[in-house]
Amino acid sequence: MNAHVDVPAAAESGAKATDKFLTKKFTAGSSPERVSAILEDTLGALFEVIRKHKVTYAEYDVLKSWLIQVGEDGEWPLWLDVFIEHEIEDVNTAHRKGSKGSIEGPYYVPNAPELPARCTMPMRPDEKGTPLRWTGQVTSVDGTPLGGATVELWHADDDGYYSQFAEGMGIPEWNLRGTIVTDEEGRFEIDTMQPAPYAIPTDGATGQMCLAAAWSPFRPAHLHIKVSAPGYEQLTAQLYFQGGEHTDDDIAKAVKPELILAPTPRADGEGKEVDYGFVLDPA
Ligand code: MBD
Ligand code: FE
Repeated sequence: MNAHVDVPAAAESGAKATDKFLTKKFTAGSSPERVSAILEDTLGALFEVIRKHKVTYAEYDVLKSWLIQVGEDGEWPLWLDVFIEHEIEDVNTAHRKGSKGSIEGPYYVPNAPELPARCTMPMRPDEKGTPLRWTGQVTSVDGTPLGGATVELWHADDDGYYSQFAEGMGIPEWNLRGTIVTDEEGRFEIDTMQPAPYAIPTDGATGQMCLAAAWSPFRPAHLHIKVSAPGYEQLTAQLYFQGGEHTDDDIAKAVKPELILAPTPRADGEGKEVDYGFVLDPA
């Protein structure tokens, strides 16, 4: 158990991400030839590392026990999304002419409550943090406004915790999660609370690996989005904050310059505001 009541245990958030992931349908159906080619190259790359660094038997044992521990902590979705997903994302969106995307990460939950184009995100009456009013428009690459598009938005709270992945913290189920439907001009106006940077829990195998390598376990503060419209490629992205901590040393290497917001103080003094929209590629 964790010594501090205000820190959710890694085994809880990690295992929850594993449970959520396993509800997904698996559809790759890759041919034996393709599976063989990918495996051969993966093992070949690993053999190069072993030779280059003359990896010892003692280190091989550490690797084995650590791999077992990642599974026992339920942290494979966390580990893979932090260290691998950015390359998968980049390769699979390289053809796009519209908005840049970024990784989904382990804390997406489908079917968040639907909200109108002008809305306030579900949040606690005393939700901490700096209020953020985010306006934007969803269009296609040819400039057509996409009315009725959905912007799924999910993000951490001012303490860096995600609803449904921080057991025992008393966070309501759909806190800071919603599915916003754009108006007929493809526009939206969302009131939310700026999130805090996220730290990988240090009591699980992923955090232990960071500690062993003396790597910072932080991700910069970010908003997660998935934008969908019939006939268009779904856009998964994250938005960051200019001048925020860790935008230059994201452990998940998921920051792109196009994804950095620069909110300004609101005229009414009620927090900040920013305008940022999305351009979708036809499917
Ligand atoms: C996160 O919040 C996240 O977005 C990713 C990619 C990995 C770990 C935590
Ligand atoms: Fe995240």
